[in-house]
Amino acid sequence: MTRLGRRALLEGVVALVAPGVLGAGCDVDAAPAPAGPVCDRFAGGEILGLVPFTNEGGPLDTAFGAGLDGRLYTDLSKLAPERLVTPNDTHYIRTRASDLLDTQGPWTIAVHGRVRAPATLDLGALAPLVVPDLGPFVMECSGNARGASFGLMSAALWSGAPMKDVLAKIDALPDATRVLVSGFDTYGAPPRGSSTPGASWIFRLDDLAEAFLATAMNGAPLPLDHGSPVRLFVPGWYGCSSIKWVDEIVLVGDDEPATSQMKEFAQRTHQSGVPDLARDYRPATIDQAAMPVRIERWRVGGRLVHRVVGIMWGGSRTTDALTIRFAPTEPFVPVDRCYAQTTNRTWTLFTHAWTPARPGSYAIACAIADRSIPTKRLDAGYYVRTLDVAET
Ligand SMILES: Nc1nc2c(c(=O)[nH]1)N[C@H]1C(S)=C(S)[C@@H](COP(=O)(O)O)O[C@H]1N2
Ligand SMILES: [Mo]
Repeated sequence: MTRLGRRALLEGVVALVAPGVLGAGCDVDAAPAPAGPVCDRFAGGEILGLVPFTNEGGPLDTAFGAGLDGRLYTDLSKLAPERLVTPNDTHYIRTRASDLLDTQGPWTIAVHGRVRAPATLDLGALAPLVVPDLGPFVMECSGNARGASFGLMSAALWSGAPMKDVLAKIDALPDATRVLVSGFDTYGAPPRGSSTPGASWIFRLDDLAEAFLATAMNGAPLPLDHGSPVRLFVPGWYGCSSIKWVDEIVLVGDDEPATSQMKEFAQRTHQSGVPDLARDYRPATIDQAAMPVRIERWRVGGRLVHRVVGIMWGGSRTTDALTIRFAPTEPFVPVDRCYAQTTNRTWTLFTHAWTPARPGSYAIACAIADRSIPTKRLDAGYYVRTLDVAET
């Protein structure tokens, strides 16, 4: 047993082989199974433990640090069909609430710029616009990396006021083509790390079609570290645009300079260079991506078999073209895909049976066998995870 103890396996992992998920008649050597939760090649088998990924970092599921240095990396190895929503206390955090944040007085959002009259939005004005169950959305930090075991990514059930409804309340001038959303981002002490203070992002009006001002997360009031009392959430975009502690909405024009936040994250959001003007930034969208999150060792019918459990996320249309390989010299093969992707809003699990030929080090990579789907980060090898197999 590594990483997860026996208890965690019983509570979480074994749920993957709960009766409803089991299908009949799939054996380990069978051809790739049809999509949908019908096939389980591990029926009747016994789980022996997990194989950890190598060269990755932590700690996981525990918040640490303060302000701009504050982080929580979510332990993705615990994902299972009925555990696809990250609880609030283990949802990833990038930047913890400032010691200077005033949570006592009434919270207001200043609305100004290219508007007929500046205004102030308070939480009372947002309340009637709030949709309680917008659904599950995955969020990923553009700086999500191996050193954090790729744990700067989580999925939650969100409640909030759709930005299109908020913007409809604002009397904008005809030359207001973009929206700057800004959040409280001043800290008592300078950050130790490389993060810089100042959190605002500029969007084209169309970019915000699905965005919302979130006021609750997983049915609970927004936690302080996640932007209480109100934060922006931009589905499908990297987290750096989902401004927390929103206190300003400014209507701007086509000549607006990029913000310090946009410049700080230009490389991580795959811009060409660091453009000076907001209009020269591409949408900070997350391309379709996929990676393993847990490698299980099983004994099935007297044979040792590995089971890869992974997630696919990002992208703007669903695909069933997910493929996997275990060494750069191998061809990509279709994953067994016991759970089909039905949405890009949140992540989707996949599973794959694997019998490594010999003990040794393996590098697991995923790819999408559909050239019409952008997969820039995935194809750059960003999400390749390595492991040492001791016994086959
Ligand atoms: N005010 C403010 N908003 C912010 C940030 C910040 O540092 N300050 N970090 C951004 C980044 S880089 C990410 S990835 C997300 C993380 O949101 P979370 O901590 O709720 O997961 O918040 C974004 N919003
Ligand atoms: Mo981020």
